[in-house]
Amino acid sequence: MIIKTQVGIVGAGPAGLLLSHLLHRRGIESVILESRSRSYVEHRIRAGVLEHASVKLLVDSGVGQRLLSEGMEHRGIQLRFNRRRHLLDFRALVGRTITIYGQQEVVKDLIAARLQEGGQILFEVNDVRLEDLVTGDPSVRFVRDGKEMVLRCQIVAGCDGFHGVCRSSIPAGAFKVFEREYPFAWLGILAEAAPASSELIYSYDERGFALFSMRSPRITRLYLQVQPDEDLANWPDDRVWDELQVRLQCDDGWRLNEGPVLEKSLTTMRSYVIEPMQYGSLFLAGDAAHIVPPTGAKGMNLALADVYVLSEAIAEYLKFNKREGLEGYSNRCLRRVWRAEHFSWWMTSMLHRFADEDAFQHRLQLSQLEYIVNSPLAAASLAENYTGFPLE
Ligand code: RFL
Ligand code: PHB
Repeated sequence: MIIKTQVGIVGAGPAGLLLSHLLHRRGIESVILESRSRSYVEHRIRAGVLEHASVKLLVDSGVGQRLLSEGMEHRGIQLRFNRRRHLLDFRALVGRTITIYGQQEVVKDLIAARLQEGGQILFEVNDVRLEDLVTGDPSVRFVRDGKEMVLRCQIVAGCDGFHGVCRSSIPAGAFKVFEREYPFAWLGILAEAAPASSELIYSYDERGFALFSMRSPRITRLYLQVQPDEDLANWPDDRVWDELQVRLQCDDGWRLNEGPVLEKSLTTMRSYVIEPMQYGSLFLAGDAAHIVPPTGAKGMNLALADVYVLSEAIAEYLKFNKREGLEGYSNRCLRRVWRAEHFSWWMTSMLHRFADEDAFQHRLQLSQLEYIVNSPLAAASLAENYTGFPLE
């Protein structure tokens, strides 16, 4: 069976869904192909921090209602080291804030909006293959309910995340990869416990990094730096809580609230960028093109920023036959991507314990942290990057 549309989108994560929504608002049709079920993508626990510009983009495009009522606006974050807390007040430093709102909530809002407006999302498709990417007449083949299907379109958007198939459809030699792996992973838990702090806490401790975050007034989200090959079986809930209490402790006696653990997972840490983010009629966006370690809270925000640029470029091409936007897409996105790559690498390097770390390295990290909490100029640089740059 053949389906025709203007833009074929692979992946119903934040990138694919927002792209389809923004295109619809510009009068352009698309179809999304997603390998997982609707329920799976709506319950996948991932990011939680929305930059200032991401909130504005979602609100301005009409999908910000629940975000505005349930999202938790934060004026800053805490840095902890040497058992002391230091508030970085982003609003005072750079006049911008961030909002805590789970990625799966963004995904739910976008799916609801797409379906309500007659958008097509085909869930649980298999064996997605891209064809004829350089002929100007691309297609996407896939299997649905055991039947072979073809999606014919003018543009293919590869929004299928880091482990998707779109990036690997580009022939070797047509791209360059820049990457870095880190010698640790994050163990994350979601717990039914009231957040014990009103700000996120990034803690640099002798025993490793810990992060305190939240999802709602009843749900706490926490992360611990662990070995890259760590086995979750070694981390029963009691051990996780004990380690979190130690790494997040503070001289003023602050303690975490504990509660039932609802989810536990491991995340590897990697930086990765492919250049260019385009091949023929295929345009990559979000994690399909680049990933960052989560320490800077940038991944979802980059995904949203990419498709903002892409939706504008596709609309100019399909409506007015102007190709400049599409031709400049990769370069335009990569400027923001590399800023986020640097910031995420820098936050990661400053806040984690490295296995081969010597005393010199440790002193440098402490000195950098001291500098940030004592110099308004250094703090403003962190705040500017963390809250994010405006969308051009
Ligand atoms: P996604 O969300 O991975 O969506 C890709 C979709 O494509 C589907 N798919 C396919 N569909 C069809 N055919 C195939 N062959 C397919 N292969 C895959 C997948 O099922 C999926 O639905 O990519 P997208 O849209 O680019 O979004 C990127 C974000 O998900 C990611 O960058 C963030 O989650 C990263 N991240 C964070 N980002 C932030 O901005 N702020 C944060 O606070 C933050 N914290 C985090 C994070 C990521 C984490 N993990 C688990 C990696 C914290 C963690 C722990
Ligand atoms: C989260 O709430 O999941 C979160 C917050 C900040 C980060 C990473 C993840 O840097």
